[in-house]
Amino acid sequence: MADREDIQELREHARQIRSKVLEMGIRSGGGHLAPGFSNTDILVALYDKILRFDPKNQDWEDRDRFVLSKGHGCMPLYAILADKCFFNESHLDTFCQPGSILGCHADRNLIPGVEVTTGSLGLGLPVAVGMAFAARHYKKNHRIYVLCGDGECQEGTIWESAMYAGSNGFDNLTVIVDNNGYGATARLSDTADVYPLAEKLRAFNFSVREVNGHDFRELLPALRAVPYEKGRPSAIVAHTTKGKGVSIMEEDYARGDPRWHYRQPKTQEEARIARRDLTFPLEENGDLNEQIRSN
Ligand SMILES: Cc1ncc(C[n+]2csc(CCOP(=O)(O)OP(=O)(O)O)c2C)c(N)n1
Ligand SMILES: [Mg+2]
Repeated sequence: MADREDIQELREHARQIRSKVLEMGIRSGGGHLAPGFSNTDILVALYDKILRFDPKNQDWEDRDRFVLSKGHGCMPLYAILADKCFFNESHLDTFCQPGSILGCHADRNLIPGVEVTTGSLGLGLPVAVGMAFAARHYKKNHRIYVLCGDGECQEGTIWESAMYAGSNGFDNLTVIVDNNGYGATARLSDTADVYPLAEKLRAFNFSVREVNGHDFRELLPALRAVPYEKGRPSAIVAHTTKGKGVSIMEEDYARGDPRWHYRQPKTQEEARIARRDLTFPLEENGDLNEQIRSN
């Protein structure tokens, strides 16, 4: 069980990561900020508390593998990898600029710590399932974690690979779905409806839990408890909010406006509000801090 100190530390770390992502977006005028804010807490929980890795020995065979299948959610991953000393933090200043190692999607050939090049949706999970197959075949104990978007789950390759993982009982695999209700330009329930995800994954032989994907008190125990059942892959459906932590983004999504998918704060006022919001950590359940609301 995570103690209170752990939770506070994680919340503060997530706040710092979101702030760095915001500055990367404002400076470059590029990048998927709102999708990144949706998955920031999941990445912080994984890299701070769950994954086994060694930045000094990046090819360590027994490291856990993390695959960011929703490759456009890479901005917080970059900030975390810099934080963990996979590469120098100064690279963050070059995000999305010509010649930078840090493009708008993560490239394993350029970026230390990135396991799989992603960005074309639906490809990370199949590769992760291959990693789970290989780990079992070679009798390795490391685990494979993969983060998918809920919109990404509209891709056929997600279900083909889930079927394979489920029918082979890869219990070294954990799939986390960032369930924010939106794809790039629409509410998913208004398109080819991908829900209910938990039931669908159960039908593919996954053992599934649902959590608030911004509340470390729920996220950490769910991540620590895998595999939930021997002989079954685990899945966590993490309920999230696109643009989490920045009021103007959260408010637009709450009323059905998806404009922030690939949009950065453009005006001085938008930048001021976003910076102000990220001055305070989110509340324990992931909501915006009351101190900000009353400002
Ligand atoms: C194969 C493929 N088709 C379309 C796109 C364009 N695209 C980028 S992000 C996105 C929406 C993804 O939604 P979701 O997985 O829910 O991620 P979110 O931004 O909500 O976190 C789309 C359609 C893509 N990158 N790859
Ligand atoms: Mg989504």
